[in-house]
Amino acid sequence: MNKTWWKEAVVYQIYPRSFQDSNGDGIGDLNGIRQRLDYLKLLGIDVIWLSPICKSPNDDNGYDISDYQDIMSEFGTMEDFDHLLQEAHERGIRILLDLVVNHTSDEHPWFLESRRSRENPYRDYYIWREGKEDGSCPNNWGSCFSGSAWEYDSETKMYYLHLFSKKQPDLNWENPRVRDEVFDMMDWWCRKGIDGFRMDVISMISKDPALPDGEVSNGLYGDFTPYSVHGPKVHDYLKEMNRRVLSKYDLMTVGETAGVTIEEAKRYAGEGEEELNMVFHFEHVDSSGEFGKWTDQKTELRILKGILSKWQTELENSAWNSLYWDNHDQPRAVSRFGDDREEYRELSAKMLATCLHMMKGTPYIYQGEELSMTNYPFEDMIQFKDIESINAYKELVGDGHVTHERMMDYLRFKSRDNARTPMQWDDKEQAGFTNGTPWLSVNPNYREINAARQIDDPESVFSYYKKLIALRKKHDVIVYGTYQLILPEDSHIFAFIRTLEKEQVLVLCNFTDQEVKADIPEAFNKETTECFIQNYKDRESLDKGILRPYEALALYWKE
Ligand code: TEU
Ligand code: CA
Repeated sequence: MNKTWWKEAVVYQIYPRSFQDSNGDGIGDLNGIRQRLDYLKLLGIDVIWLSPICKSPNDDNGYDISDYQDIMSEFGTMEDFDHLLQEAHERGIRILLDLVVNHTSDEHPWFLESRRSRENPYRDYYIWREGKEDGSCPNNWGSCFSGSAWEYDSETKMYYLHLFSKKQPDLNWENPRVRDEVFDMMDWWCRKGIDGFRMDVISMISKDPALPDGEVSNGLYGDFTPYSVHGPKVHDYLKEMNRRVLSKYDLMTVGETAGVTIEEAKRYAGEGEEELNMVFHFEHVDSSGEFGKWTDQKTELRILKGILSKWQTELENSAWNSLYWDNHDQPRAVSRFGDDREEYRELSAKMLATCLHMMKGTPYIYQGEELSMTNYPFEDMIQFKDIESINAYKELVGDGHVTHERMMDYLRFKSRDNARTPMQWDDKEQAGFTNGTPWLSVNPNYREINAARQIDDPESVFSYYKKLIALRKKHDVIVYGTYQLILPEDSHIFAFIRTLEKEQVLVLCNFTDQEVKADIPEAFNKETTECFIQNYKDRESLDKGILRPYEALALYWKE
């Protein structure tokens, strides 16, 4: 068992724009994060993943970078960053940066040069193509943010590729100069003392040079994923990145690999592959409808536990899992996988936390998840700021594919803005996030759901997360034990066992608001169990062979 700090760590994701404003402009910033480091220390997390903090016009809230070696003006200065890094390290907290190198902003100097002329030395930093004979786009690919993945540039009469917004032109990783620039920039940040990277859509950096048309599924655009996800040279590029940068430092690296399969994950994150430490897969969050991600349907439990169990068992002894319910791109966990009705919100949030944190892998907590923050009650399109949501509404409702009412249901359930409302610190004006006007409205339930109300309450969701994090530090069986799903056919209970030599943990989670029978295999009905954690005050239920609504327990014993 090769013990490793990033396998034993719990990561906390901060979306800086919405975490803490320190200067009253309504936008979160680095000094605001520094003010909250003691909160994170109290929670017990080990690593912070900062969503992008570099200079950006914020077309996609920082995932469109115009200077990789300077801090976004709204977030502060490089001196503020150095101060934050130093104070985090003083508390034993490491910091990962969000590496966004599949694309830059169209305001990056490289792109400003590249678009000036076909002969410009920066031309091949990006992916330019002539249109088809009839002048239409080079192929039928659709952007993740609606519309075509190509934008025509009248200056040089060619199209450039953008798998995301037209202000996010894709970098051409085939060009060794692009790789040199990226690796030099990464090395510069590592020499400043950062502790690793979360790598944005890193599975997309290698494209099939033929850029062929994709299959058209919903009558809108062709699917680019077969030709631009896990492309022909993606592993060559990551091995080169590891050799030239990552291997020189004690880093944690996690790849955001949309569309990744188990087999591909073993290549990106396999022990000995010399690429990354782990990857995020999206199988459990990629619920979809007729038009991509847009649905308001929850995932049925047997499907959900089948997916998560597959990743637990099939990466065993070959790669390391990342564990998450939500992030800045996903709806709030308790609204999507739990039950945010007031009577069940805290119970189901603790149940979800038990389920995730007792699995094998590195757990990620998204800001506010530890408070059971919920989706936002959106009523009008004017309330949205997320380019993905706004563009999807324009395309799907504007072109008559989906009714306004239906699209509002989809957005209320899955818009990324659900996760981006300001962190709820207390019950004061704007939830203590800002003393100005927040860039995105604070959830009206902030008076009931906020940190001040929870940090000293031993029964709060915050205190429950603290216990789970402390348990992980205390017991190797939680970090390194093997995983075995039990009751696979049960459509209410997600139950599994972790085993490490003579130690075992039985985890039972009722994902419903029903009281259900719990057929626990005789072998595990042992009297000598110690209850690691439970979200009810007692475990009488087990004596009756039932689980109460959203009941969760983790029972431990040692042979
Ligand atoms: O997201 C990549 C990605 O796959 C998105 O399409 C995401 O899955 C989708 O938005 C979910 O609805 C990364 C970042 O996490 C995201 O915030 C950025 O917008 C995107 O890349 C472009 O940088
Ligand atoms: Ca601010």
